Amino acid sequence: MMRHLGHSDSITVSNWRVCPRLSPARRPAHLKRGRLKTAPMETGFDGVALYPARLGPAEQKALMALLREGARVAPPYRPRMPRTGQLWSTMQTNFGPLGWVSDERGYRYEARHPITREPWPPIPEILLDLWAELAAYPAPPEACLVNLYRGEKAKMGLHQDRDEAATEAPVLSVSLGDTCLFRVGGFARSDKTKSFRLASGDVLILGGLSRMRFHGVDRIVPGSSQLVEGGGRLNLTLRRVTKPVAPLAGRSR
Ligand code: MD3
Ligand code: FE
Repeated sequence: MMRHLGHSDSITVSNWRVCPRLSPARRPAHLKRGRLKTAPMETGFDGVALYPARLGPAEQKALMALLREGARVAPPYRPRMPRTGQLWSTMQTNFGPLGWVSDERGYRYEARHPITREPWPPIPEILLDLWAELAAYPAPPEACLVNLYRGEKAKMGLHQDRDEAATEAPVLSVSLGDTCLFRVGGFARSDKTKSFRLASGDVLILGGLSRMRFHGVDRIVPGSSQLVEGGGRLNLTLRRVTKPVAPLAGRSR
């Protein structure tokens, strides 16, 4: 049976701190099932859980193959900044019913690729399974943004993710390829920040209030992985965009 978790549950789950002496009774449900390969690492931020190497080499390669396939329908492109039209240092594409786009008109979610006008390809099942296992959210993700970092200049400035109506849903991030130096701050741009490395196969969940923290990617570490042909880093972020429609009372499935 699918357990429907509420918002407060998801905060409890993502607040869970690594503690070997935690009694089995207090362990969150998804850990009791014993399906996790690694325990989340303490990040010092409530609601931010890092699962180092959550995806093994075989899963990473399988995901890369699916991404290459998806890129035939939805080729990565260099987005433009709102107003100025300045090109980003990263390339992007999306999977799922909705995709995040940026151009002179602003940031928004759209159902189609801005150049080909084709619908985005479906989110790979591996990623939907990861979300079901780790997100503690009662509805599936609608968007999977793919960020491609290549070269010394590829970075993402400090920003907040605020284009989603479902702010109570966590963001799930999967890193593939080269390691990056990633930064998480507070709720104002000038708040102090803490840096982490995200390596290939790492999964990061941002939930609770931390969903609204400033964050960014300072740079990648060239040559740190052989996964991406020609080098570089891929980051996939799964997001719920719209608030799910409340389940009807008494409905059994
Ligand atoms: C921390 N991407 O696409 S993912 C983005 O590595 C984005 O490409 C980065 O930021 C990347 O918007 C970081 C991890 C992430 C996502 C959302 C967060 C970290 C976050 C929200 C709050 C705090
Ligand atoms: Fe972001």
